[in-house]
Amino acid sequence: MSHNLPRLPYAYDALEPFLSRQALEIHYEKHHRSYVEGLNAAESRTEEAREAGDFASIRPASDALSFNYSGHLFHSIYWQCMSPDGGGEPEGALAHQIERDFGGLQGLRSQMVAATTAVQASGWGVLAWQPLGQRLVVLQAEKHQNLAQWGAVPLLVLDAWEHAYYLDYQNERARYSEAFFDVVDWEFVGRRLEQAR
Ligand code: MN3
Repeated sequence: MSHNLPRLPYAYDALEPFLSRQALEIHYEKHHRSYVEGLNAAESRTEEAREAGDFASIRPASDALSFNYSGHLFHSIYWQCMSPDGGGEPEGALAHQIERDFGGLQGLRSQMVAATTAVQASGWGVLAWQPLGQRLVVLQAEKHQNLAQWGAVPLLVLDAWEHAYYLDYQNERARYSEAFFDVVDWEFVGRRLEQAR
């Protein structure tokens, strides 16, 4: 087993009222865990297929690897990019880059809320560093892995699967996406940008 569920950096009720204790606990304990287990299983199956020299199932195996890896990665970033002390505004290099690429925080925020709200079915809103253009971009991810840009590094991710918001917001994905910015840990996002560059 090469992948493990990372420790949650705060208590289950730490992000209330943005996310209720029950919603956060189920999301982390059940949903995130299932991607970790799915990734380990998919890696084992792929290794067994290679050892047996039987690649008849390589297509569904590749799909399971990409889906579960991306789900595990995004949830790991999602927990960390929120904090009970979050909200406010980005500072320093991150603030300058947001100013340059979105005309300011409000531009980023409205694009990210719109992108997240408009994801077809289940997916994510993603702020990423795009190395080719040396700029920040807002992307959508369908499921976890579709619509990605190769090489782009996710800095801030917003889960738009119904399991992320339905208990607390019912069908109001836009309201959940707006409220997310009350808990964003901009210092964490700034450190990820620094590492990505
Ligand atoms: Mn989720």
